[in-house]
Amino acid sequence: MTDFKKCVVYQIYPKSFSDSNGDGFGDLKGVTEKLDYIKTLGVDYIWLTPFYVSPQNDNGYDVEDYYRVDPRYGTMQDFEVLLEEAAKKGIRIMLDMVFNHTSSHHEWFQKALAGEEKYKNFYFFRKGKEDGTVPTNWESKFGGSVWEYVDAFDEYYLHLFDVSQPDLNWDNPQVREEICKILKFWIKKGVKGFRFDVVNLISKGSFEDDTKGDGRRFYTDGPNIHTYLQEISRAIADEDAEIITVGEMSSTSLENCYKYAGEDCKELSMVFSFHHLKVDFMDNEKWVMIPYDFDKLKRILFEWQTKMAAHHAWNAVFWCNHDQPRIVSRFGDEGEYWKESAKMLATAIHCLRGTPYIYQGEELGMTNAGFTDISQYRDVESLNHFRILQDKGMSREQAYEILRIHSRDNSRTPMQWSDEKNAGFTAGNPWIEINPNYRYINAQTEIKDEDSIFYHYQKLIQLRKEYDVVAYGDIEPMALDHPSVFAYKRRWKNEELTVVNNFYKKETVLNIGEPINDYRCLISNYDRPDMKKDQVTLRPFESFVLYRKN
Ligand code: TEU
Repeated sequence: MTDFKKCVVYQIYPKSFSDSNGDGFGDLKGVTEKLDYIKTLGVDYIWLTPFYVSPQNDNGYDVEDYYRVDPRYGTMQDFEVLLEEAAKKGIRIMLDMVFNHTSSHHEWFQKALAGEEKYKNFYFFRKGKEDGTVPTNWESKFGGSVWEYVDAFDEYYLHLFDVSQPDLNWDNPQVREEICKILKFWIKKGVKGFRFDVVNLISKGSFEDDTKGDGRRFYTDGPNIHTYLQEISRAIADEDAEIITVGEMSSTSLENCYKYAGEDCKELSMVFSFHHLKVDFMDNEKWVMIPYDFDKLKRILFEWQTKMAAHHAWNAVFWCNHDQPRIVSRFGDEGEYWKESAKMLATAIHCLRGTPYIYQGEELGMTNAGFTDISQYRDVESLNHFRILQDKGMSREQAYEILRIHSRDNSRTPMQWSDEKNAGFTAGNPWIEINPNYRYINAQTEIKDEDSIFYHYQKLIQLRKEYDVVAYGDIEPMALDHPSVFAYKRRWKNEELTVVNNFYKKETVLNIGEPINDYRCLISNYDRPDMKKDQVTLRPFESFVLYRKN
């Protein structure tokens, strides 16, 4: 079995990673060209977000053909070369599987629209209510109703995401069969991992109006979810028992995650949950502008850490992905303490119990996009909400401010490779603007600087491999009520770690509760932690990890 507890995954959004042919879009060849860079970082897996044939309405999360590479990203041969070259370097490839929905361009949906009953049953078509309104009042994740009217049938189809992303009907065994076929196709090519997009939304419950919310409680962690995941998991293991899987869990519950990612449950290797990244939302509303709630962040992280551990279930731990703003802009400091805060955030997450995921550019301390005009945005969710926010009465300026904080495009600006033209990302016109700070935030500069954020990430990855306590240890929260420190202990056999992070610019004092001079410091973001007996004065965004073997 793959020991995924010792592994680190690097997420690549190919469209924004590296463009090998100058068309302005990153591609698979571009990824292959950068394998040495990824190897230097030291990760074990690359998770590639979708590169299948797609109209790109949602940047590939709207799949038109699961078996083919979109020409924009290259060819199947390019993919095979990437697999092979990565394998030579000991790097495995994890693919992103989007099975909650297809693109409306998918052959199945086209056949459904043409009236073929078999394919209509691949999706959810429903009659409207008697009064002529939509079947339920649920809201789409990307704004508006989840129902789209089809004149020819006088029926609506369900789309939890964009109207171009109709939901698949997993209750239909033929759908599940097709999905297993697709998985086997890619396993045979040699992929070693799968990330399942919004996989806890695949089992729909009853279609009724939600009087308390936006409808999510009727389809999140739905009635047959565990059965379906076990089925998929068996199909995968039958082909290759070494494959690791991670499920993206939208608005999920701990109780369900004990099962999804439980050691003996045979569903998934691990789960992404997002509660810790909603601490700058208001209730469930993302499109607001409020400071993040540090206390809540700590409590959520600790609750998930300790309870998942108690139930022998495994987390994926992360701050960033292609849907999230950049972490250094969000919980760190883009200014004076850019480097210190980026390193602190890295330490805080990598020393937790779980498999860490790094999103491209995070290891360089890349920041939010800073767009000022709607013409700079590409993301369907951002474009929809820019309109919706103004419809709700907000001014254009207010809407811009909110987009600047929450838009998914913040993380989708091209990877900053160098200080050369277009940050070395493309020789052509980039599909989305490059952050002008590439002149000083870029891979070239980071690689030259021994003290860089990049090498901090590299070291954290090595620590996980070197010290079992990082990979396997239990977790015990420390300083729960401290207003600016996130600290915890990890223990494994006779090893002990103490991880301390100041999340703020202000100096602060932490009482560790025991003398710390018999510990060794494994990693820090200042010269050395300033230790006085059992009390430490933490400098702005200071972070360190202490180690002791009894
Ligand atoms: O995202 C699922 C999802 O619901 C969120 O990440 C969403 O983008 C955000 O919270 C809305 O505010 C996955 C993919 O990661 C994302 O890129 C896709 O757009 C989405 O599914 C649909 O496939």
